[in-house]
Parts: sequence; C-alpha cells; structure tokens
Amino acid sequence: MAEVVSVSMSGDIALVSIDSPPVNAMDQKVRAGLKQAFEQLRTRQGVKAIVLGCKGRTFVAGADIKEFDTGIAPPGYYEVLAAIEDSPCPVVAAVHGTALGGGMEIALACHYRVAHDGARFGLPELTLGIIPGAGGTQRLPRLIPLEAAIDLILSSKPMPAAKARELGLADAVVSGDVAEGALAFARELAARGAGPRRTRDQAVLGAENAAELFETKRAQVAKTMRNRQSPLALLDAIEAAVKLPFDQGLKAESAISDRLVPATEARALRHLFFAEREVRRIPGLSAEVKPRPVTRLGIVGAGTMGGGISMCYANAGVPVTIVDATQAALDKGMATVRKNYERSVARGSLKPEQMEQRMKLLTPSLDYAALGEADLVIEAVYENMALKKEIFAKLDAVVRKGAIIGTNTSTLDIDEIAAVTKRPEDVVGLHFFSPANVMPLLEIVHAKRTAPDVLVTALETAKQIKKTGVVAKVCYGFIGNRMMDPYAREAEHCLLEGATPEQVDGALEQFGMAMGILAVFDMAGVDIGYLTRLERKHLLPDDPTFYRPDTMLNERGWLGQKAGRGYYRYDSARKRIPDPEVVELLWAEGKRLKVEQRKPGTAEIQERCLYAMINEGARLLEEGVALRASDIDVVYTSGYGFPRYRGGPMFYADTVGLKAIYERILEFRRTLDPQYWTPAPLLEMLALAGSSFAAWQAGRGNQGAIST
Ligand code: 3H9
Repeated sequence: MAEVVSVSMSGDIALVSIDSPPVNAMDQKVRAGLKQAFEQLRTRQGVKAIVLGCKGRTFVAGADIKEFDTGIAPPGYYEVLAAIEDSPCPVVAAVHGTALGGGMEIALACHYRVAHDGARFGLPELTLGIIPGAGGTQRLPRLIPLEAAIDLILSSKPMPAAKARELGLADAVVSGDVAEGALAFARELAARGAGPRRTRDQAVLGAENAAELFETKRAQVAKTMRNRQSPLALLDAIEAAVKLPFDQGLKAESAISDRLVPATEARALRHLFFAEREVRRIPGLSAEVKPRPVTRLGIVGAGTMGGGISMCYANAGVPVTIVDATQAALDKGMATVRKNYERSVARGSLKPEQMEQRMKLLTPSLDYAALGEADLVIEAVYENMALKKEIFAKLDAVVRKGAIIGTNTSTLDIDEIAAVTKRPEDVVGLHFFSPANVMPLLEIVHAKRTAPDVLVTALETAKQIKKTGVVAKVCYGFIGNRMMDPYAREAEHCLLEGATPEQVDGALEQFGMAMGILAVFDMAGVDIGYLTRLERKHLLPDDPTFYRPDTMLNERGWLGQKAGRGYYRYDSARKRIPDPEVVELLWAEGKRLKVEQRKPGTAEIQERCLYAMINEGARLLEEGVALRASDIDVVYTSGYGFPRYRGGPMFYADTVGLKAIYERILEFRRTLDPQYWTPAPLLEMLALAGSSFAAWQAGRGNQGAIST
C-alpha cells in the first residue's frame, strides 16, 4: 500500500488515514492508497465500520491541480470513490480544516460525515474553470436541497461546519479531536448494527421545481459570470443529477468535466492559482534570509490610502499610529475609517465589538516622535516628490534603528526618496491599491539598495494582512501603472478618432475588464493622472493628441464622479449617463488636431489597448522590472480588474499567439502614430521564434534574480 494512506484498527473500527502534506491533495498516490485500503477492508473479517480522516492541517483540499496538465494516472476519481461508497460497512468521514473540491467529494462518497467545528466544506472548482468532477455535482444535491447545492458550487465559497450540519451535509459537529469524535460516531453505528448509507441511492432533494430553478440560475449566471463557460456547464451537470439515474448522471458530469479541463478558461485559472503562489519565491533570495517582525505599524497620512492601510493592519491585530499634519486631517481620517467599519457592521460581516477592538488599535497623532517604536512605517501622502522627500528626512530622524520605512508611491523614483535617508537599505516601496482595505494586491518595490531582509519582510507583511505581494523594481509606475499608461493612451486616442466613451469602455468591458478605463478615471478622479503627467511633462511625447481628452476635462473641472461629470455624467446614485457634450467636444478637438476619424470598432479598441499594454509588459520583462510574466498576470488580475478567466495580460497574449500580436502591432505602426508602435524586442524575438512568454519564463531558471 502506498505510504500516504495507512490503515489501523481501533477495536472493530478501521481507521483509514491520509497523510500527504501540505494539504493532502488527492494525487495518484493518495488515490491508489485509498483504493487499496478500501479493497482490503472489504474482505477483512470483523470490521464493523470505517473512519476516513487526514493527518496534518486539513482534510483533503482537492484534486492535485498539477495533474490537470500532466494527465490523471489511474486509478481515476470515480473508481476510488466507488470503492469507498461500495464498502459493505458504514464509512464515516472525519473532517477537519477544509474539505475542498475532490476532498469534499470524498466526504460525499462516505456514508456519514463528522466535522470539527472549525471545518469548512466547499466545491471551489469554478475558480479553476472546471466543475466538481468526482461525483460532486451528482451527490451533493442528494444530501442538501438542490438550490443550496447549486448556490454552494456557484459561489465557490466554503460553508462552515455548523451550516453543513443545518443542511444535513454533516451528521455531527464536534469540538476537540475530530478523529475521536468520528470514532465514537462509528462505534455507535456499529453498536446499532447500522449498514452503509450510500449517497448515490438517495433521491435529489427539492427536485420538484427544478426546471424553473435552472432557468433562473442560468439567467443569473449569464449576467454575473459573462464570457465564461464553466458556470453554465456546471448547471448542465447538476441538471443531469435531477434528470438521470446516478450512473448516467456521473457520465454526463464526466463528459462535461473532460471538456472543461483542457479549455482556455481552466488553463488560465490554473495558471493564476500557481502564479499567485509563485510570487512568493524570489529568485536569488536565500531561504536563510529571515523577515524582521512587524508588530507595531506607523502611517504617515490619514487620507484615503493611509486610512485603508491602517485598517489592513488593525484587521490583522497590529496596533497602528497614524500621523498627519493637522488635527482636522486626523479627525477626518479616523471618521472615515469608522464609517468603513460601520458599513461592514451594517452588512453583518463584522461584529460591533470587533469594530471597537480594531478602532482601539488606531492611535492618531500630530507628532512624528510617536512613530519611534514602530517596526514598519508606511508613508501614504499624495504623489509629490518634494513632499515625500521632506517626510522621509523627518522619519529618518525619529524612526528606530532597524525599522523599515515604506512608501506607498504609485509612480515615483524610490531610489531618489531613499537617498534622503541615512538608511536606504531599510526603504522599500509598498504600493497599495484603492480601497486599500479591500484590494488584494500589494506591489512591493525593491529599490536599488533595499536590504534582502527588508524585501522578505515586505513579502511577509503582505501575507500578514492577507494580500498578494508582487515584487517589482523601480521604474515609472512599476508594473501596474506603467502598463496602464499605453493602455489608457489608446483608449483616450480612440475618443479623438470618433469613438464615444461608452464605445471605448463597452469594448473593454466586453473583453471582461471589471470597468472600462474611462469610467475608472471618473471614479478615481480625472485629475490624478493629469497631475502626474504635469510632473513628468519633460518626459512625455511631444504630441498634442497625447491624453488630450483627459487634459480637456481637467481644464473644465469635469473631474469625474466627485464633480458629477467627467467622461460621463453621474446621477445621485453615481450611475453613468452618456454625455453628448463631452462626445461633441472631443470629436471637435480630434478634427481640429487633424486626427484621422477612424471610428474604431470594438475589436480595434480592444486590440489597441491590450496589445499596447502587453508590449509594455514585454519591456518590463526585458528590463527586469517584473521578475516573471506570471507576476504581471497576478498584478493585473488582482489589482486592475483584468478578467481572471483570461489568465492576465501575458497569459492572454500567449493564447492569442505572440506572432499574431506582433503582426498587428506592425500594422498599427503603419496605420497609426508610429512612435507608439515599436514592438518590444522580447516580443519580437519570441514572436519570430514561434515561442511564448510561458516558454520564455520556463527556460529562464534563475536569470533575472534579485541581486542581494
Ligand atoms: C478539484 O478538486 C477537482 C475535482 O472535482 C476533481 C475533478 C476531476 N493541488 O494555498 P497554500 C499547494 S479542483 C495541488 O499556500 P494555505 C500550493 O500550490 C481542486 N497543489 O496554503 C502550495 O504549494 P507551494 C479544488 C495544491 O494554507 C501548497 O499546497 N481545491 C493544492 O494558504 C500550500 O498551499 C481547491 O481549489 C491542490 N489542490 O491554503 C483548493 N492546494 O507551497 C486549493 C494547495 O509549493 N487550495 N496546493 O506553493 C487552497 O485553496 C489552499 O491551498 C488551502 C490552503 C485553503 C487548502
């Protein structure tokens, strides 16, 4: 028997135990071990019941995701789960941690489920672009009501043990040792002489109104999960459970699953699953380098960003001292934080006492000296080099030796900021995204002199506040904003060429961006980019059409949502309303500047914006600003609303084909302003070699390592 699965006896109860760190994923070894264990137990004399549990931190966390690309070696999931379900004596799952995906499907194939009170059950397959493919679509609606089963899988969110008990999924919830609890449960079954209770033999619960229910869910999914195939396919699979006998239902599930696993959507989501974990590995950084502890935080700037970052740390139980220049700014900042927490309380996601605990962790102060004890101080004032330098000089004077000083700049040269201190090795960029308490991304900017343990601390603190930290090097805009620049430049230019804001944003949203870029500008404030461009005027192209619409709106004070109008008008509920005056104004300006009126259509708008962004991404890789193509994908999907099901811009580029993108860029160079359409040398090289960003990344080994 494979050693990852062991069998032992406790009286007349057999204990089957899976031990395959880190998360007991159901890989080939686990499958083979389980099959062998249950086959042996079938014929073993004197076994009255079986408890199936896991060692380590969790019950099985799912199928081994790597196998979806390498192929599933026998025994297959169905075969293994059938061996469990066919057991002649009752099988009790002992669930602790998270029973996810294939792990939950194992639990469903068991005859009873005993859960630890901290356990959670979930089928998150849609987050991977697939459906539960080990019988989950057929067994779950036989254990909990059909609609609850559909909602659990559609949401991809695990449910707590108590809810599982309420719905009838868990037969008992225990605190303390779940194996002991399950053993006691099994003994009781044995004492009663209970036999197996096979899920497959039960009827689907709540099937009466199934037709209507599926119609509603399909309409809902078509609206909320646009451009995706797995959610609708999931509903087909669950409907098979209602319409077909169990074995035929399994066949339907299997056919759908086989179709989805190799599809682009699933490949893209798998790519992100691993990319989001890969970002933690920094080539060139020794595992010996340990992080500095971050137990007290300092923030400079009580504005939107400072407040949001403070909340992240207070949520993690870390005390925060917030310094600002005036009492009024501090009061306003603290009031905003409280309001944000109150909203969570009103929504029910936070208890009032938790809110008070978190508020108590925040100490406002007018005195920089109050930051003297902090382990990490993050400067979060507005984008202005002179101001940031002044603050860093002050911090250098008060912050204790060994503390780290971070800047939340989104565009500025961190080497220049660090140079005003006597400890540039303690300075790092920590670029949060607005709203900082919500957005999952943290760009960690490794400046020239940042010390290795400071970088490691930055990665660790990202984890501490439940963010995905991605390392970048210093350049204008780092990864995210630098790629955003050419993307938005094209969107802006299309307006001068006769496209309306709705057409531009519509094209980007049809592609799957969470929000069109013009609507994003309106939301963030049209002045933000404008002011940055003013600061960098000497570096920008000598082109009167460059971001001209943005400049015109600024000149008129049409600064977006906060002004009630920008690229669009806004009603009191901040709903976008097309503004013919803006359209006319920009068209007239386009004609005045002799911009060719191409009236670009959806495909052209998408290609121009996205290919300009991808080309810039290739440059970032050449320059070593981004360590990996997949890091760029993580930045864009977690910070910029790029659709996850397309895998991020660089993965998407590979799916289109770099040759096709390269040729289109050459065509744009002929037909549009050539100064913007020089293919990045890396893109050109890979395109001409018939290669991809993924292949380039795989072949790089330790090249591009952070030099420490
Ligand atoms: C499925 O089950 C389909 C079935 O229906 C059958 C269809 C036919 N596979 O996240 P962490 C690795 S689909 C392979 O940092 P945490 C992970 O890469 C699956 N590897 O830990 C990492 O490796 P490394 C449905 C996996 O404590 C290490 O384990 N299940 C898998 O923050 C630690 O992971 C899911 O979608 C896996 N399934 O979170 C659950 N899971 O250290 C996916 C983890 O080398 N997993 N790894 O980078 C999770 O959500 C989290 O890992 C979990 C732990 C919550 C379990």
